[in-house]
Amino acid sequence: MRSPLWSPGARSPDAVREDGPSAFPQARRAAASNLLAMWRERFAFLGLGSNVEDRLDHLQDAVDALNADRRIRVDAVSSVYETEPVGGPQQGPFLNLAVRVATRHAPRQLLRACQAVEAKLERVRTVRWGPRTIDVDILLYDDRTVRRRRLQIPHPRLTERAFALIPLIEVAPGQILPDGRSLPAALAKIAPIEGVTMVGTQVHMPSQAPS
Ligand code: A4P
Ligand code: MG
Repeated sequence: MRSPLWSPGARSPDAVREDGPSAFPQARRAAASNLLAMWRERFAFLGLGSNVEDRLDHLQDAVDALNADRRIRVDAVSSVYETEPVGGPQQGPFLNLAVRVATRHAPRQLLRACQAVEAKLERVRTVRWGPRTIDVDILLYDDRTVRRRRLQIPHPRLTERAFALIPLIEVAPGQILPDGRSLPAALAKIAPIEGVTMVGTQVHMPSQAPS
């Protein structure tokens, strides 16, 4: 009888011989899941913020740069919100928005792609939570929870921050957090909301940007 096609959860005879039955599952499954993530599209939600120079230009440039990555397609952009800075030194107000992307990056590669966009826009890291041309954070990735030193998903401060939750709700209606809460339920916990104002100007979807 033909053996079944290989699947990520299945043991290959070679793997059993090399590693022994106990070493196989976790490491190989992680590697297989990374491989799968390379070709299977997932949805992720990113939060963007800028509070220096031409903030709207920085947001548009970042959305375009994300979409230029061949493993990322921006498919929804929220309204733009002007928001009072939370934490950090005294600094000017932010413009914040959220995007929904379809991506073939696994979570850690997506973080690297976000950081590449920050570098492209010449973000300089001075103080934590300080002024920046652009900040690109992964708010949610699919329905996954990631807890690593350099990457936590959902973003560790997402549910404390109206400037992140309000635009996110626009592009992720119906999305449920890994802990089972809806986004509006998380937002209600931090009400009353102050310092978040929708502005009239918009950031365009990459394909619709006026040339
Ligand atoms: N990191 C861990 N998880 C993630 C994730 N899900 N997405 C690590 C992105 N990065 C993640 O981030 C520091 C480290 O977080 C990274 O090296 C990454 O490995 P950073 O962007 O270098 O520095 P940061 O942004 O200053 O620090 P942090 O802690 O990420 O700050 P937040 O929480 O992003 O807050 N007020 C308003 N109104 N609007 C804002 O946009 N942003 C911040 C920054 C503070 N106050 C703000 C706003
Ligand atoms: Mg950040």
